Amino acid sequence: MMGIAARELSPEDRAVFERDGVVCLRSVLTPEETGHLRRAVDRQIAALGISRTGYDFEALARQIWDNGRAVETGAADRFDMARMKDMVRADDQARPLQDYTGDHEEGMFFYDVAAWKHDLGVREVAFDSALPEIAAQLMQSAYVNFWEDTTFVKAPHTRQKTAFHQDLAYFQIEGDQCVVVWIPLDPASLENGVMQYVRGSHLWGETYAPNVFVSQTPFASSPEKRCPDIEGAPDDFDIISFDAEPGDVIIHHVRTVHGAGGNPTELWRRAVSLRYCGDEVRYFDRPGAVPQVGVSHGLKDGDRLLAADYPVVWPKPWPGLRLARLYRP
Ligand SMILES: O=C(O)CCC(=O)C(=O)O
Repeated sequence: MMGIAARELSPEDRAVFERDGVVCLRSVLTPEETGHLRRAVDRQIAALGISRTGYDFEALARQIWDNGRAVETGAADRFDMARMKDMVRADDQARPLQDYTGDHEEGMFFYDVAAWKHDLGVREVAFDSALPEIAAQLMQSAYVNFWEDTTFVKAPHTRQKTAFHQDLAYFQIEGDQCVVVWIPLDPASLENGVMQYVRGSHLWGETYAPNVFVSQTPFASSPEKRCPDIEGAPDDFDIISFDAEPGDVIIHHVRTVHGAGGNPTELWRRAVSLRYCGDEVRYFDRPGAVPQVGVSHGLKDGDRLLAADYPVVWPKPWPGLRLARLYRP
């Protein structure tokens, strides 16, 4: 049972996603829904330094390339940044990935996760917007589990690019039925760091090791191979991007290689990324995957994602049911 179709995708949208590994859908979220996300992101940014999960990767990148400076992360303890710094500095292919922004003050590449656990507005978008049903259609899945949300913000004058990477090996999952929904909360274009995708890379048949976002350096704990040096030879790859407005969403396949520029402009580039899994996905305690925040399940490798940490957000038990308020953190 698929419930009421809130947004029926066209055969063209589905074909583009299958061919390119990414599709841009216009006017999917309402102003109220993007407002929920914007407020949540602004709260996350305000908590930088005292939150355990928020980081400024721009500041971290400066510390990585400056051996004399200690790695400062305030209260954030999700990553062992001193170890990451050692890892990057030991990587002879590593180099700063930065766009020059003139003589301005440095910007901020803000990163945070798991707002859905404590923020009703984020849950309303993740669970009760048109997105779960769209994810079901793109993944051709009867059921959809919500995996997590991640926030990526580039403040004005942010030098740091997002190193090209593939998402699969960041997640504790096995299987291809997973999509990532990138949601711009400000107008986004190549000028201020909209996401870029290597068209068709989801069909390369490769799994790449996660990298540390500010460098192509792969996590040492991952057995997977290093992602190709896309930044070093952009003309060798078919890189596409979409100018997007708040309300639009850009959805990529979990194997699509993607990255982003810095933000040399005066404009903010706030974005939230929501991840959904289909019914063929299995739990896999993948070596090198980034530990999730606040999960309490006891899933073992090969299990379906049947746990409160991964709510089933599609189909709805009955049409029009709102799930966000039913979740008890
Ligand atoms: O917004 C960015 O700079 C990176 C986002 C990203 O990598 C993702 O959503 O998977």
